[in-house]
Amino acid sequence: MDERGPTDATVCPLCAVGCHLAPGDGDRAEGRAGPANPEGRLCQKGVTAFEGIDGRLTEPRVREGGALVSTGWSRAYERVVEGIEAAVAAAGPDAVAFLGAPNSTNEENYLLGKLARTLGTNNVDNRARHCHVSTARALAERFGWPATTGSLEGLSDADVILVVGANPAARQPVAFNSFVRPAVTDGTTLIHVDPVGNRTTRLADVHLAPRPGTDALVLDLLCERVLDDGAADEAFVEARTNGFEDFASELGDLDDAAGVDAAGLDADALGRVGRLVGEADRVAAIVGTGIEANGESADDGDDDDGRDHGAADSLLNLLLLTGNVGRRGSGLSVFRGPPNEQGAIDAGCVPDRLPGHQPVTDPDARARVAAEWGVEPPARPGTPATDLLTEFGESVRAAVVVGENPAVSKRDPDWVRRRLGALDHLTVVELAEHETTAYADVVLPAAAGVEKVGTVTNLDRQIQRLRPVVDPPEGARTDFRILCDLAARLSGVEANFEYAGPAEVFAELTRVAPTHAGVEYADLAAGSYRWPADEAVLYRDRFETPDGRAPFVSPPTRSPGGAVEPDSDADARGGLDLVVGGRAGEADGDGPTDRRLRVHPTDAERIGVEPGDSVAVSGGDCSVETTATLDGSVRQGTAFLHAAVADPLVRAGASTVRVEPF
Ligand SMILES: Nc1nc2c(c(=O)[nH]1)N[C@H]1C(S)=C(S)[C@@H](COP(=O)(O)OP(=O)(O)OC[C@H]3O[C@@H](n4cnc5c(=O)[nH]c(N)nc54)[C@H](O)[C@@H]3O)O[C@H]1N2
Ligand SMILES: Nc1nc2c(c(=O)[nH]1)N[C@H]1C(S)=C(S)[C@@H](COP(=O)(O)OP(=O)(O)OC[C@H]3O[C@@H](n4cnc5c(=O)[nH]c(N)nc54)[C@H](O)[C@@H]3O)O[C@H]1N2
Ligand code: SF4
Ligand SMILES: [Mo]
Repeated sequence: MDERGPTDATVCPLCAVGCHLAPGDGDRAEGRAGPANPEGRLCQKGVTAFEGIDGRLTEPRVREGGALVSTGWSRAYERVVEGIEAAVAAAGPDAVAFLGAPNSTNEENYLLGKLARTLGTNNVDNRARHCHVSTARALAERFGWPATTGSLEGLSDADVILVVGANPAARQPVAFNSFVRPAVTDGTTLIHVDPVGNRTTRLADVHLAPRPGTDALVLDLLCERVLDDGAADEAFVEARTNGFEDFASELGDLDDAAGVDAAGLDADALGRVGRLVGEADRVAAIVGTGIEANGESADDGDDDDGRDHGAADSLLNLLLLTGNVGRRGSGLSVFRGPPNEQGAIDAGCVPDRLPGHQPVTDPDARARVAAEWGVEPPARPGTPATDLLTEFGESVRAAVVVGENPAVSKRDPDWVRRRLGALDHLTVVELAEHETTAYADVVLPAAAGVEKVGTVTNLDRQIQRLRPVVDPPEGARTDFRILCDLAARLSGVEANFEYAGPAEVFAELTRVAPTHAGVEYADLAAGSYRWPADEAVLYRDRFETPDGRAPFVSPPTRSPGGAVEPDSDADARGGLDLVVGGRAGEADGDGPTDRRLRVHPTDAERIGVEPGDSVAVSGGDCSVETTATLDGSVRQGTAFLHAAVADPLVRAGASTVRVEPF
């Protein structure tokens, strides 16, 4: 049990690092030492944690004659209940969708899942898990749990830190500055794999800039180098893994030269990285949203099971091959986004898993839940969030959205708005009105993270207590209370939803979720607790798989003939490979979003673009306008745009773009 951390602080509501903070001068937040910010640091975003929220909702609203009008709680609840009950009556419980809640607590996510499942549907999901969906899937399938395998503080023991498709220096700055930077200062080698340089690159010893979308191939080539150099950890492979022979033989078929060419890399640079990884005793990898992309959008709606993405699988192969799982300073860290993205998944706010990552298809797991709920959850997995939206107005007639803004956070806003508009009933539980509330039949005013109690789980599995360090506006209620109130009013929900508070729900969660077994809410008072069993390092002796071993999977980047998939050079196509960053949100860490096109000076000269020129960037049937800036850290042949600008191009399916000055 980690006892660090004060008791008058709460957890930052703005990202998954989970720094401790308290109200400071004016409306600024002040950092307090906590497990994720041991020096009490905050980032520039964190200090704004207490800034007022524009248009904060203070009373429920219901749609009357086309407009949202203020009303009392009982009338609002009645409308929600009518909406849900009508949908269930017409088409059964699967006609209702529940979307939440990476900004809500573990207990609130648990209650949302319990509400959906005791109503009779597994249609419960949270949007934010999609930013790391293929990594989470690979981890769960092959190691056991969709979570960071080690700890932030363990990074100090790494000899090599390999960051792939992420910019933690800007996106999770306190974790980066508290754990990665000191390690690097102490001699850890930082390798950054990203088609463009960013703030993280500034600290890196090596920047490997492959063509966008080729990460799986690059990582396969690294595995090949490690094998060729005789640097594989044979004892680990023998004792802890399955499928090595097939894996090695398929790697042997990889056409090295073609692969290096397709990835657009320098063979010597790749060889150097292969040696650094192979010779290091401990290698820790960090991934972000860039590894999900592989030239596609991470949010294109087609990647729910992530199976078409091989990069995370290739990275796990590399870690297994070099024996880099199960020891401090090794493993894979998933640098997640919103504050409780991990906890929402842990608590069962996903369509195919019950609390504690147990499959809904597992009869034992359902029985364990039924023993607590008195109602057995349905056995058939629900529909993932993006597909649920497709079903809005079709098989799904009503939806309850808790703390999400799908109208803008989904890839295609126009399409999403049409889908939201097609519902018979939409309830949105929110802090303020936004694009999604415009489609709501009922809007319920919620309390924010800094105003409530409960627990959240950060990006390295640390469960931490929230404390109400500011008062909610009069009229707002916690998601916790709202969900319990609704459950009590809904006919067809027979389970118990009467709780004295989050501590009781947390206790129930620990009885239902094996990952959380034995955690005492009271013990969380001063510090944090990593599930399972306060373990800083997962898989020390065995993987959480049926035989305790982790499988290699075959390199996904090869065509059946054994050659690397052909991919002509961007130059030959007369365009530039599009790289999209900032999918996580509008705001960059250190100021407003940079909306400029970033290109390499050599490309700029070829195209005839000067810094500051207005340019049209076109691809598919789409064109966006911005200004150009030259940046030697951008890979040649590549055009970098922030998601806020690139979204229309991504939607149009453009992976290569033309740049023209105008
Ligand atoms: N300040 C701030 N911090 C945030 C957020 C915010 O909105 N503002 N949002 C939070 C959220 S929700 C999330 S999910 C995280 C996201 O955190 P990150 O994933 O670290 O976010 P990005 O800055 O988009 O970094 C993605 C990187 O992937 C690279 N990339 C793009 N395509 C490829 C590719 O094919 N291969 C490789 N190797 N790299 C590629 C991009 O160039 C970019 O540098 O940030 C969180 N932190
Ligand atoms: N086009 C586009 N799509 C994207 C992204 C993008 O940048 N551009 N980013 C992607 C990424 S990485 C992510 S993580 C997702 C994020 O997608 P969403 O989860 O939809 O993220 P937000 O738009 O931040 O909406 C979160 C909402 O929760 C509310 N909220 C905060 N705290 C609470 C609370 O305690 N209770 C309740 N009830 N509400 C609360 C806030 O007011 C806010 O409206 O979007 C993804 N999709
Ligand atoms: S790094 Fe994340 S948790 Fe820490 S202060 Fe910044 S936004 Fe908050
Ligand atoms: Mo995210």
